[in-house]
Amino acid sequence: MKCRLALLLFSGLLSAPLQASPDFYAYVAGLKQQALAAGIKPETVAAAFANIRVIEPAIKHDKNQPEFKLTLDSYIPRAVPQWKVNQAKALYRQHLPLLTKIGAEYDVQSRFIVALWGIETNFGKLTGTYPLISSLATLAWDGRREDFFKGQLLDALRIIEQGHVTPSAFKGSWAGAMGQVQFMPSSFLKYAVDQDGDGKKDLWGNLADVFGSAANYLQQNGWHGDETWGRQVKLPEGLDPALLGLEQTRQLSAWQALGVRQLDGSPLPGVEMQASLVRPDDAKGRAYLAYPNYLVLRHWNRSHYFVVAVGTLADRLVE
Ligand SMILES: [Ca+2]
Repeated sequence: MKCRLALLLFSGLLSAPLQASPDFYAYVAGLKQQALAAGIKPETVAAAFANIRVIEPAIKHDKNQPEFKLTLDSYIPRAVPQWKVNQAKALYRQHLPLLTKIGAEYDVQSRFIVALWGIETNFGKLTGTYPLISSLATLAWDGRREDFFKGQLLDALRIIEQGHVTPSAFKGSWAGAMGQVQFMPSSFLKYAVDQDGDGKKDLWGNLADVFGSAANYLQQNGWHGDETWGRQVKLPEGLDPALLGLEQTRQLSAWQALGVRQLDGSPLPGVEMQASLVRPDDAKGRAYLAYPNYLVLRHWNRSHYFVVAVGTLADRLVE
C-alpha cells in the first residue's frame, strides 16, 4: 500500500508541469531559435507561433492506454460499420470521374483511396480541430518523443512557409496529423501533391489534392495496382504457428498446399502471388493472408487493425 501511495504521489509530481506554463514558453523560445537556425524565415516563425499554447488533451491522449483490449472481431465492425460502407459507395460513385483519373495516373485502385479517406477522417468530416503548431510544440515539450515531434514541427513550419495553408487554418489531430487523409507533416512534405494545379497542396479542402496525395503516397511506397491487399482466411487445425508472420512469404499455391483456405472453405485464388500469413490477435483470432500491398498500408500506419479496416472497407465498397 505504501508503495502504491508513493507511486500516486510521484505521478502527481510528474503531472505538475502541465500547470507550469512558463516552462512551456521557455521551451517554445528554444524551438523558435531552432526553427530560425534550420532556415525558416523569421516572419514565418512569428506568424506560426503567434497564438502558441499548451494543448493539454495532446499530453493526455499521448499517455493514455486503451482501457480494454480490442480484437479484430470487435474492432472491425466498429471501424467499418454498414453506414460507412454505404457512404463509401455513394461517395465513390459521386467522385468516380476524379477517382478514376487519379487512380489511373498513380496506378492505384481508387477504392483504396476512398477507404483510406473513410477510415482516416470519415470522408473528410473529422480532420481534427487542434492548432497544429501548438499540438506539436506541446508534444515535443512533453518529451516522451521529443525528437520526433520537434522534427514534425520543423516540417510543419516548412509547410506554412510554402504557402499551402495559413497558420490560422493549420489544424489537425492532437498528434499532428493533418487534413482529410491525416498526413503527418513529414509525409506531407514527401507525398502531398497539388493535383488540381492551383499552386497549393490543400489536403484540408481540395478533394483532387486529397485523393492525389493519398494515391501518390501509396505509389511511392511500392503499391501494386493489379493486386489487392490481402484476405481473411481459414487455417487448418494444427497449423505450425512458426509459419505466421510478415517476415516470411510463400506463393498462394504453397499456402493452399498447407491447408489454408478462403473464409468460406473454398480454395485460394489460383494465381501466383507472394503472401504472408498474419494473425494479429491470439490463436483464436482472425487470420489473414497479407499481400505486398498490406505492407504498403502498414507503412502508412503500422497497426494491423488499421490495415485490415482499410482493406475491409475497400473490399466492401465494391461488393
Ligand atoms: Ca491544389
